[in-house]
Amino acid sequence: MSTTSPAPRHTEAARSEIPPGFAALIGILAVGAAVGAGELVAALISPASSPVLAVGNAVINYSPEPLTEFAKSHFGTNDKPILLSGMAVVIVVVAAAAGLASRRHPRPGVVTVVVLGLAGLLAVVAATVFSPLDVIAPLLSLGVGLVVFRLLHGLALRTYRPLPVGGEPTTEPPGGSRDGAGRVSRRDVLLGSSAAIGVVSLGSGVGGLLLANSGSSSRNAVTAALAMATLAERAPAIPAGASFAELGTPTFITANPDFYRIDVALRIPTQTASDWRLRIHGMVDKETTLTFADLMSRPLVERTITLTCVSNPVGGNLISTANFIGVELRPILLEAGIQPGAQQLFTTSIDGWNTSTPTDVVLEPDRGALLAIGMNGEALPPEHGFPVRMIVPGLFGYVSGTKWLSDMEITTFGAQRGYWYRRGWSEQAPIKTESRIDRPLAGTSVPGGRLTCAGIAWSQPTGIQGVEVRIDGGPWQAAQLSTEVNGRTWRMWRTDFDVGPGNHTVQTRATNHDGAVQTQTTADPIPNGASGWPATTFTAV
Ligand SMILES: Nc1nc2c(c(=O)[nH]1)N[C@H]1C(S)=C(S)[C@@H](COP(=O)(O)O)O[C@H]1N2
Ligand SMILES: [Mo]
Repeated sequence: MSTTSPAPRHTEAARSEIPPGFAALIGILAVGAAVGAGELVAALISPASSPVLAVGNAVINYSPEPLTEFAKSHFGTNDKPILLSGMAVVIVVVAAAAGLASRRHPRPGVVTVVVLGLAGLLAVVAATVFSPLDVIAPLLSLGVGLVVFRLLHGLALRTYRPLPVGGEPTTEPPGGSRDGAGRVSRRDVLLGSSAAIGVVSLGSGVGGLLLANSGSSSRNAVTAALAMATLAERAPAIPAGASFAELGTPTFITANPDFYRIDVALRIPTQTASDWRLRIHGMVDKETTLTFADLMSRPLVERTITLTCVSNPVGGNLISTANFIGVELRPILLEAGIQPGAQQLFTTSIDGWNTSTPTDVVLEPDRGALLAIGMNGEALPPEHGFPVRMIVPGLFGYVSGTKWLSDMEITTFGAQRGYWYRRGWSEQAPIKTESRIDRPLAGTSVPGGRLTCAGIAWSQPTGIQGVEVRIDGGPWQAAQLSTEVNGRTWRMWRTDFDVGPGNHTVQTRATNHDGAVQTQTTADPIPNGASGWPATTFTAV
């Protein structure tokens, strides 16, 4: 602050007025810097945390269906670039308006930057894919927006301070470029910082987009390659009678965004398909390193498989089904030559997670274990293991489903211990024969009279032969089963009861194709999976 001015500070500040063009530019620069920083940090930490893309996704998700249909039918695959350009226009207009409204006081601009920043944060947190580290990009973006706005706004207010009334000209005439001593004027500082901030924001925004795109363009390329590929084995079409979705069971195939997700990855690994390598070593005759191209050149098979998590409580929903595309793991191991005495495949993910899978299970000729690269017609989604994961039907995910696969050591059980085994879970864990009641829902009221109950049952890789249902401890009655797809997947059941008014409890027990009946013995998920007959209590009115 100049000390030569005789005018009190507050009048001075109140009289300062930033020219409209420059005020608008400050708004745009502040918001632009926020967007640029957000994109760059998101690309470095987690592509899912881009505040701009998260807001875009939220716009798509919360748009009324007719609007998204209109956009798809009129703009086709261009609907996303058009949405993003639209958002860019809105953001620039809002930022300029906020700048214009702040010609004297910073408050409108500060409020706008905070509101936009919070919108980005909210959209990231509410997204279907969210990990705790995802808050960094939107928070940092908000911070950068605020700092840049306050900085430029303060500089501009001081630069465009009018001459004190009746005072002598200051040593620094507004608009002048240098004072008598040849020092750089405030205006030069202002213009210089504006230009620098503009260039840095643009650079980080573009850099962030390019970085993020290298990941998604790798995924798109794999999706396109899978669409072109001739599959050696296609999953048979799912018959119409394979689920009772209209009665409350899940659909037979779980859409990728709805597929349950379990992992310990704070940050989703972002390796491209071309950078991917799998080293197979240890007790093998021939150590091998596979590339993604190696996988693509092998016969590709598509299999409908139900994946299950050991942490699923009785009645829980950590179970989903997809058409996985991949290559058979067994022939790869046979080519490498598994040595006698080998007991486990110790697999490690790009992010360091690891687990043990029994060698004899993976080598069973009919097991159908895969190195999976596709899921429901597209490349694996990032959160489900892109570019490559392991899938072994009949084993819980934690002892077989290594996502972001990068290393496979063939060894003995004693030599290596997996992430969850070291934390008290079993070293080996086949999936148990289980069932779940989806309708009626526990604690709900239903009209008395004829009542339809429905749910799911599973016993991979054997498959379900029967489900029995009873009400209020009465006789077990055989449920009607959905059309069987294969033993590696769940099967739905349904049955009807007549219910009078009052509280009732439904229970189920499943039997697999080997005749094994779901155990009544209750067990917690730890160490090797929950068990017990599910029971649902509801009220008929
Ligand atoms: N890299 C890695 N892979 C992993 C895990 C993990 O934490 N990290 N979790 C496993 C567990 S416990 C399960 S149940 C399955 C879940 O796979 P999904 O998220 O695709 O459903 O992945 C398995 N693979
Ligand atoms: Mo799991």
